[in-house]
Amino acid sequence: MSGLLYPMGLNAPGYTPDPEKCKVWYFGVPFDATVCYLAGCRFGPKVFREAFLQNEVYDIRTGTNLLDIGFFDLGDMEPVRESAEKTLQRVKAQTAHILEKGKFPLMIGGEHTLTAGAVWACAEKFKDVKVVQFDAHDDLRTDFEGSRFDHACAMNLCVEKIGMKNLMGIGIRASPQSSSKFKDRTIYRYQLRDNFEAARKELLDFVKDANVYITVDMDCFDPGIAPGVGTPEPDGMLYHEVLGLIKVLKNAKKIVGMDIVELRPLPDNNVTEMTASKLFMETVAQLKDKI
Ligand SMILES: [Mn+2]
Repeated sequence: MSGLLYPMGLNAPGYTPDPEKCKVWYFGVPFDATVCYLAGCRFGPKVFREAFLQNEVYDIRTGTNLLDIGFFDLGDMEPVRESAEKTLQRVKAQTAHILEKGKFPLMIGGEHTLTAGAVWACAEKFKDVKVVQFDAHDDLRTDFEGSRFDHACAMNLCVEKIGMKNLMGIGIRASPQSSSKFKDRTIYRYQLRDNFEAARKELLDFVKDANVYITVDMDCFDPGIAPGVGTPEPDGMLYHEVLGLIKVLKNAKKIVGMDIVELRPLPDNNVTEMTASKLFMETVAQLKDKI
C-alpha cells in the first residue's frame, strides 16, 4: 500500500495484531434501550473505533509505544434488544471469557447499565473488587420506570454484588435525594473544585492495594469537551482532572477491567469520541504495570 506517508499505528496498512500478543481485548456493545433522555449511544462503539484508529500510538507522558501493549478488537457483541437483564448476562460472559484468557477487558458502550455485567464477571474472578466511577450522575437508584435494569440503576446493580463500601463515584453533580445517604462514597464535583488534593488523597486511600475496575461515563466530562452524551450536565470535569485521578490508580494492586460508556455520536462533531479514545490510551499507558 503506498500513498500514505504517515500511516497511523493501529490503522497502519498491513498492521494485523496477534490476539495472543495483545494485552488489551476490547469489545463494543451497541445497546441503549433504557436511556431516558437522548438515545444514540448504541452507536458509541462505531465512533470510538474510528477515533481510536486516529490516535498516535506513542504516549508522550510515559514514553510508551502502545503497540507494545497491543489492542485486539473482538468486534461488537450482539445485545438482546428487548432485555437489558439478558444483555448484562452476555456482557458478563464475554468479560469472563477475556479474563480467563488472561487479557485486560475494555468494554465500549452503549449505556451505563452494561457496566454491571462486566463488574459481576470481575467480582467473581477476583473476589474483592472496587469500582471507581467517573460520572455526572450517581446511578444509584434501586429502580427506575419500573425496572431494576436501567441506566439510572447501573451502580446499584454493581453494589448489590460488591457492596456499597467498594464503590467510589467521582465528579457527581446530579443525584436524587434517595441516594444522598451514600454521600460518603462520593467525591462530588464541587469537592474536586474546592480541594482537589483532598479528593486525590481520598481516592488514594480507597484504591491502595485493591483490585480496581474503572468505569467512565462520558458525561463525567464538561459538556464543552464531551458534548456527545445522552444526559449532559453543566460544570463537568476537565480532561487533566480525570487523568490526574487516573494516575492515582497506579497505587492499586491490579486494574482488572475498564469501560467507557454513554458515548453518543453527534453529526459532524467528533470531540467526544476523540476525548474518549485519548483517555483510554493514556489510561493504559499510565497503568500499564497494573493491567
Ligand atoms: Mn452513568
